[in-house]
Amino acid sequence: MGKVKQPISIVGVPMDLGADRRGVDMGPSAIRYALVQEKLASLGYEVEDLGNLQVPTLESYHEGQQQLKYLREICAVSEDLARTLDKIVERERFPLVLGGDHSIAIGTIAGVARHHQRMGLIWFDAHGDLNTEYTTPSGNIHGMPLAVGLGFGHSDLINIGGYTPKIHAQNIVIIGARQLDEGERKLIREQQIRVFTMHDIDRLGMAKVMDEALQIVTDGTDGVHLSLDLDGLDPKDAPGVGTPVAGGITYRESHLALEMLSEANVLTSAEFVEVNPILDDANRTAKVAVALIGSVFGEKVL
Ligand code: HAR
Ligand code: MN
Ligand code: MN
Ligand code: MN
Repeated sequence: MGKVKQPISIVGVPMDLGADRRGVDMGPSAIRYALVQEKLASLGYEVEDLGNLQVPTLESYHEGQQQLKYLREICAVSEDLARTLDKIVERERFPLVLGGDHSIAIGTIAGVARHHQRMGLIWFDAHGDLNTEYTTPSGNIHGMPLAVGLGFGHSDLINIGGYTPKIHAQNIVIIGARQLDEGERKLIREQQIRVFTMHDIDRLGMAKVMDEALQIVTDGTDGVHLSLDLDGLDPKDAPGVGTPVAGGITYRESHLALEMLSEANVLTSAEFVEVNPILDDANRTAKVAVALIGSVFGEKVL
């Protein structure tokens, strides 16, 4: 209370090439239409909206390599996003990125991690996003960004921003996982990444999960990024996503998690991804995203 709030810069990335599916490119508009800027302003923040980055239209490109669809285009957007975030951080503002499919995390992380000696990362997702071109079942790059951040994957992807790796397994948590591919399980074991699966959330409860998660992402770090894939939530609460998986995090659990994150006061950047208004029920998922953003930025009942 009374404390100066860091001004926020919003960037939209209407990316769908990483999911090879239309609709998720409209995510930034849907979240704006759900009044994200108004929400943040009502919480006392100074907010600027930098608009959307340019993303090539899916129909105008050939897919290219089967195991890395739209690699070239995704690299170009990632570099642009990394540069954009770099400038926001240099202006001492908090970057809030609106997706777009989860491949945008490659550029987001490249732009922010360079400003930290060591950055913690909370990956809120039904999926691990730990595939490489050798393990991917789909060729879709949105299934790869966490691996890329760790330095695994195609050299063009891991070297976005001109450095690799961006993050370290010891300071990463995945929360909400319930659909992992075999190659992802292998990488999790080898890298000893802490994954809080739905089983763990059921057993421990979200409060305990977040206590542990916050320990891990703050241990020796000087910044924490939140990468929140709306499909981490249960499809009943967030139906407008491209790859829904049953049995997810509830509306209340997700709010508790982000309220605890807000109270810890450690977050330095955030992104909300995979909102697909075409598959949604009257923009419900974007509204959930805005409610969650409220919690991240300190909204309280009392
Ligand atoms: N693991 C699958 C793949 O690599 C599906 C992952 C994509 N879905 C996402 N990412 N929304 O979180 O293709
Ligand atoms: Mn810089
Ligand atoms: Mn994801
Ligand atoms: Mn996902």
